[in-house]
Amino acid sequence: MGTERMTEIEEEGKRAFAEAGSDEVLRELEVRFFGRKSELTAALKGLKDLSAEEKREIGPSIQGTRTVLMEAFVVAKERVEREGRDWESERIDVTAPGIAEPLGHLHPITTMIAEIEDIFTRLGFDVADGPELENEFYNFDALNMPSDHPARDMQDTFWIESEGLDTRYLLRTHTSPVQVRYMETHVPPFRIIVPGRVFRNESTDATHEHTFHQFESLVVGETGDVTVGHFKHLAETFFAEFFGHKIDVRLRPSYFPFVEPGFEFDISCVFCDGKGCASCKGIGWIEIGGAGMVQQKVFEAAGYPRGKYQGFAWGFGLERLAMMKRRIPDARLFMSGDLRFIRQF
Ligand code: YSA
Repeated sequence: MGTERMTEIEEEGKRAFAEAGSDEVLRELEVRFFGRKSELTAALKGLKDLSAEEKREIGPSIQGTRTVLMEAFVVAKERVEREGRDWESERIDVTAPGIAEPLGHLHPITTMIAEIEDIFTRLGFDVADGPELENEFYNFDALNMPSDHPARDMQDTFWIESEGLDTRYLLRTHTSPVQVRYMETHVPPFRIIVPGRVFRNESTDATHEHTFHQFESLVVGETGDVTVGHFKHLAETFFAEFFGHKIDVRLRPSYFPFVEPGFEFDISCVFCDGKGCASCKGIGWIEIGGAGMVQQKVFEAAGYPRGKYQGFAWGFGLERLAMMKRRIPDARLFMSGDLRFIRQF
């Protein structure tokens, strides 16, 4: 087979590939030009029987034809595929508005903690933290509630099986254990806040949840430097900032083992400004939390010498405050995981 025949095959093939209009035709041409029985394959196979001189003469033209036809085949294949597509159905409208991805957001309690931290850090407070899985010493003993103390019954506790351990573990029932943990590593004067999650093993209702959040604050200085008056002023400043208008705070004598004297504190009703309404049951005040001057026994548990320091501590429930601010009727909604509730904030 001579070079003229190769030129003929090349011309024939180029024309055939250029005219091919479907995949089927292309497959046929592939067999015809590159198949086992094609002239080109036969010519390639026959090369080995030729003399060196013949090989030099005709070899390049066989390879050249094969390369040209392979390229023509690839080009034709792309063209047939392009022509076969339904471009109309694939049209993309680049001016169409996009599909918005649903975006999550912070839980209302998280937002409220950030808001409270912001107010207090502007007043020079540090934010402290402690473990939710707490031991008996910090949650109770160090706060002047030894195991036989009746006040332990005030906070129904989720105990953790602690067999074989040298102390009993529990889910902290309040944020107060962080007071002692912080004092163990810091020397007064200082002022801190402690927002955190707490747990109580009690039956739930509209104002009680087993898992909720508390907020704690502790201010300690040398004896004589920190008084109940400072607490009242701080509480009034904070609540006014938090609710955005003037709030009165009143103290009622009460008992918490870790303070002496101890108080419960109320704020003037945020709905009627103290005049009396359904929300405050007509009395003009709403109960918020507990407070008092830190018991010297608590200072001692933290390693401070008795009588050297004086300070106040206070704490309240964040859900109840959020319920008041946002008019939420049920404390159980916060942990319900119900997105219809969460999405409102
Ligand atoms: C008292 C004096 C201090 O010097 C410092 C802190 C305290 C507070 C104390 N540690 C304490 O836990 N007191 S408390 O048992 O009365 O709870 C405080 C607040 O948590 C309550 O006023 C209430 O707002 C909230 N709370 C209690 N149990 C709750 C709850 N909120 C929702 N669900 C529950 N089950």
